[in-house]
Amino acid sequence: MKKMILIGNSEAGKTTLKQALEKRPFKYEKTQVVEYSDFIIDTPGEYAQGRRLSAALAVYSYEADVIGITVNANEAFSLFSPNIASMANRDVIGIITKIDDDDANIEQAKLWLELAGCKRVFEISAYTGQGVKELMMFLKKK
Ligand SMILES: Nc1nc2c(ncn2[C@@H]2O[C@H](COP(=O)(O)OP(=O)(O)OP(=O)(O)O)[C@@H](O)[C@H]2O)c(=O)[nH]1
Ligand SMILES: [Mg+2]
Repeated sequence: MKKMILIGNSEAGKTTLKQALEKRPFKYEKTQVVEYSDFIIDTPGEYAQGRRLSAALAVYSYEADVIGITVNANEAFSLFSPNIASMANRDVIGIITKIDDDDANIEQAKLWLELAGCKRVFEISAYTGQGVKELMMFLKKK
């Protein structure tokens, strides 16, 4: 099983996705610190949003096999600049969250993640379960 670090803005749905992947009931828990579980490293959105803390994410990513950067489908902007994936020495995948949202613009989020350099982009709704299985299969594959 690959270990994945989840990086993205606050409220993107990272922790909820983690709960969906772990088949646990949804419970809102604001991520306050970097949290480790079996195969997920969950990070607070503020780490990705601030210049100083984002540097720490590079160090945490060394403990993962794959980096999952998240953009919620109803977001008006992306934190991830073009080709930012080349900064990492791990595979970087894109995860579009909240695709069930009424204001979802999946194509826009996909474009941002592809421009960021993601090898693969997963489209996911933790609420409906869409795409969760595909991501799980990717993580399980050696
Ligand atoms: N519509 C919709 N809402 C979701 C989905 N996943 C999460 N949310 C909601 O989005 C809000 C934020 O979810 P979190 O999982 O806590 O977000 P986070 O990225 O972990 O946020 P931080 O811990 O602050 O970094 C919560 O109110 C969730 O219920 C989804 O698939 N669809
Ligand atoms: Mg969280």
